[in-house]
Amino acid sequence: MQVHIPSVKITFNMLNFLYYKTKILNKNLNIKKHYIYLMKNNILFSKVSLLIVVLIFFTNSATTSLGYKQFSNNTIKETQEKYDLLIITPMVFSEYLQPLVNHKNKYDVKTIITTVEEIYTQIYWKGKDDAEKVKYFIKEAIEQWQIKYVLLVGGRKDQSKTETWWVPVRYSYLSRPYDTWPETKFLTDLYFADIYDSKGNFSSWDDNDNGIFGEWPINKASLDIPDLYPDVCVGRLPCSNIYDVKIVVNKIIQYENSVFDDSSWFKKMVVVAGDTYPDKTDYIDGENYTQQALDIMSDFEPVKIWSSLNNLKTKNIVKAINQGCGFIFFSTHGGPGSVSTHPPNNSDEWIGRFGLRNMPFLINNNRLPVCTAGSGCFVSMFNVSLGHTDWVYWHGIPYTIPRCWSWSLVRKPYGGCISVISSTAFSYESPDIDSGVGGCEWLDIHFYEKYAKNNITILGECWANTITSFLQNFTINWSDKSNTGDAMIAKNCEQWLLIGDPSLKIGGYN
Ligand SMILES: [Ca+2]
Ligand SMILES: [Ca+2]
Ligand SMILES: [Ca+2]
Repeated sequence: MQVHIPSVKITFNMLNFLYYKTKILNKNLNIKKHYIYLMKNNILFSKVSLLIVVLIFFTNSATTSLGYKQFSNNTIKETQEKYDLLIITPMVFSEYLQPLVNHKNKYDVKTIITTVEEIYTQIYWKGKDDAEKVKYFIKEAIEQWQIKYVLLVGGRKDQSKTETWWVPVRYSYLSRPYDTWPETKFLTDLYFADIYDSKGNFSSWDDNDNGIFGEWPINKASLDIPDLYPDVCVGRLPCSNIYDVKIVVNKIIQYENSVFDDSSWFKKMVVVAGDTYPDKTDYIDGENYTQQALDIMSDFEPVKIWSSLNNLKTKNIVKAINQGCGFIFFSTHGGPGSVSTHPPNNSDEWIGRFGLRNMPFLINNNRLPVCTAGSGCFVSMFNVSLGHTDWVYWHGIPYTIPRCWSWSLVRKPYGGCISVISSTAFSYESPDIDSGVGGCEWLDIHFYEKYAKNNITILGECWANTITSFLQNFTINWSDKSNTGDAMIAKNCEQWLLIGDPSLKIGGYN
């Protein structure tokens, strides 16, 4: 079977989009005085325009060079082979992932690529939608190939408002507002990891079979009761184009080929924290939580960027990453494009902002940290685009970004992070929850326990085991109708997403 990529049409659509976007920007400039002030006084306007042009170039370069390509026929029953890592990606990316397959096989992580086109057209007709087809395929791959890791390589196809995906996503419809802000759905990749329920049946996340997944309506008991326990380790690289794929494949290969375990830079752990809730709690939240992680990581040299030390400044975050660290833990507030927090006992002031605009200054090359930042709301909201600005604010004013904070760090050439685990939506610390437990900080802290105390050195296994421990510790009452009750606990683990390679050997192979 053959597929034709209509490159001319895509180019035309992208030009239309540029015209549309320019019109919108001009309109905004006429209407919003504050917006004009903002544009004049920072670099957003020029950045946005430049990014549109650059992204059009890369989006087109991803499609125009392709034309025709053959399916590789990875029909699952045809082989008796066993594999460790399954990479699911569109056909357009697959040849650029081949170096990663070769690399993984070299280290005895047996790896296979299956394209979404194969999954949709050749393998399974069952499944309510594309995401469920992919999930059924993962189930077969566990049973036939005994795979342990699934890497989803594919994010938004373009920068428009309407979402189209290279690899499908699942939205959970666990609907709870944060204070007065509604949030009816959010992205979850845990859906693709939780394959079986407690009885060993397919974990559909749609018990009432209405095509709405993880449904927990406001003021009601949950209609769907997902198992949530991961059965396979899942990570995603939400690449939009071939350029993205090449960057991240190269970063993973370089990282794993190195031996970091005894490097002085790797044995550092950077923590970035302030007083997340000056009014809600009488302790300095982020500093308390990051200290707990530092205590667990006792073999690592702590580098504290803390509000109480008066060094919580953007330049110090950039400097610490550039000097090299094996791990970095942000315990802050967040948005899709930046993180920031408060000084002690001062909820009016925001300090330590670190966002997309600071990332070009990261030149740490191959000294790439594993990052956790679960307390930062939306930082892994990988559905954002220049046309989709939900929850992207700067001083209360919406603006556009091409990709979210976490993915920007992982995709950053010549530096950034090797992986980020964080939240796709509003995330909730324990003081946000009626029972006072089950907060997202628990997930971040115990990730380090899996690595340092349980000696798990594979990234996705740390991720999956942390979620399993979380669920064993905090029982979820699925009948809870309240806004700030047990739904928060379920939401925290559904949205705690790994952007990175789940089979990554932390610290490299030696
Ligand atoms: Ca449902
Ligand atoms: Ca499960
Ligand atoms: Ca506090």
